[in-house]
Amino acid sequence: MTPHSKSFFRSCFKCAKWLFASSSMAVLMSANVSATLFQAEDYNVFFDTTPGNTGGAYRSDDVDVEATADVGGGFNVGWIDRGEWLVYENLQIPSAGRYIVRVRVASQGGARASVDLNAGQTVLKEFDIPDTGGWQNWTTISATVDIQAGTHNLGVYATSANWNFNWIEIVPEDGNSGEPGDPNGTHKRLKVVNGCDEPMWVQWLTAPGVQFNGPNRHRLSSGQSIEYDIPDKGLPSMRFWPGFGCDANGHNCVVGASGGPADLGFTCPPEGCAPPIDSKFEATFGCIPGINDSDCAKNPSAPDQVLGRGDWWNSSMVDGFTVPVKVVVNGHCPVGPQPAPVYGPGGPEGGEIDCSSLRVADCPMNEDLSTDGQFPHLSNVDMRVFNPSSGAVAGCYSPAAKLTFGHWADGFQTYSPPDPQAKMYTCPTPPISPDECSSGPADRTDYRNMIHSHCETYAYAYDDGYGLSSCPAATDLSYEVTFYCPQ
Ligand SMILES: [Ca+2]
Ligand SMILES: [Ca+2]
Ligand SMILES: [Ca+2]
Repeated sequence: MTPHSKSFFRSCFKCAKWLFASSSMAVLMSANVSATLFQAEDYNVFFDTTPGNTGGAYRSDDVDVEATADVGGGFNVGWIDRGEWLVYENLQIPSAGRYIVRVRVASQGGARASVDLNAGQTVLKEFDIPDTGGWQNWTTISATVDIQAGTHNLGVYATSANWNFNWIEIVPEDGNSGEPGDPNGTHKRLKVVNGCDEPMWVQWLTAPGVQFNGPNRHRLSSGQSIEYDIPDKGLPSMRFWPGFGCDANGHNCVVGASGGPADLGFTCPPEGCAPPIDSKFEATFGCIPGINDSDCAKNPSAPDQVLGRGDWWNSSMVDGFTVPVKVVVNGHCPVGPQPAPVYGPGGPEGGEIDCSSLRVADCPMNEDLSTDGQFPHLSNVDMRVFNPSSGAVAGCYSPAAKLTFGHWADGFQTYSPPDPQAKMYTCPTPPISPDECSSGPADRTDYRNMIHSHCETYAYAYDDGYGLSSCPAATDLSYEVTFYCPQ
């Protein structure tokens, strides 16, 4: 969401509450709710766009309520239209601090909602509601927010239609961020969604010697998702990426056939494996609080050490990209440097990296990779990846990848990363310092500018967008990664 649309939303939101103040549709009900968990259907004040209760259950004003199939039963609010809102009075906050807002939702196709205090005076969080695959397929979305002490009215505003709402909960962050980890336990800490209208196959790689039990080359129909059981003790160096146009076994993909080790079942198509330029989600999942250090998973890059308490992840475009991608962090992941024991740069602004508008069609076709004129034969380079068998465009190289990846190179001469033709784009350190890299030609490429016009993620090794993020590992901290159609 752009800053402009955000301010527009805020003022519009206040309009809705103004509308309430003068509307005969507003009805005040007596408060009959707990201090922290509010059932959606136990609202005190509402604005609904249709006369009567379309669901016919529980209450008989204009809010549309039905029996819910969610765990715990009861009712949910449904038939939610854009602009409708519900208010829950008497939210008691004994002391100012960080609280976790959890909202129980279902959506067919995805939606947006906003949670606020006191008629929009404070917008706590604007939530993206994922496509849960059905009106009664429930999920909990959450965010960590700051709330001042006092008695507040909690508002839930429908930024869009297309979702159902069961309950909302406000809990103090301390001691309530998930359950303690179990050395043998797992939690669903990663969800991958097929945001394309054709099938997608989710592929993954581990670090050598690391076991992971999830299905690989797993087919997802349009809109479907898969949640991975990630060990509470941590899981190092995972890479997840999509394939499209694959065969029934998830092999020979048109897009995403970049391969992997044979012992993980990977093969290459007859034309050879694609260059590993995939849009991707890479993560080392940290060890959950409550597990003793000695029980945490080993760090494969430092075998005498165990994984720390932070999740480290990226969705960088340093090697290129194949499809649009969006990563949403659900749970507490503050922006900015993280104190021990998490460490690292913290999470992205707004809890997401949204490269959903990225297009291979925008891949530079006349890129200057000449290192400021030193290598004139590289001054006009087509960065698109062509499948050598079909001739179809299958992705976009980054400058570093174009200069060094030999797969499907089709006569284009490639180099080693430290070679003079490549080093100012690949930036191996040493000899290229981070400052030399980010003040050099890598920061001026069409590719870098194109990536940054869509999303804040790394386009080269020392880019100043978001590269690596770090979040406190927790049982209720998860990532939702959506890959969209190749386009
Ligand atoms: Ca209604
Ligand atoms: Ca309604
Ligand atoms: Ca309910």
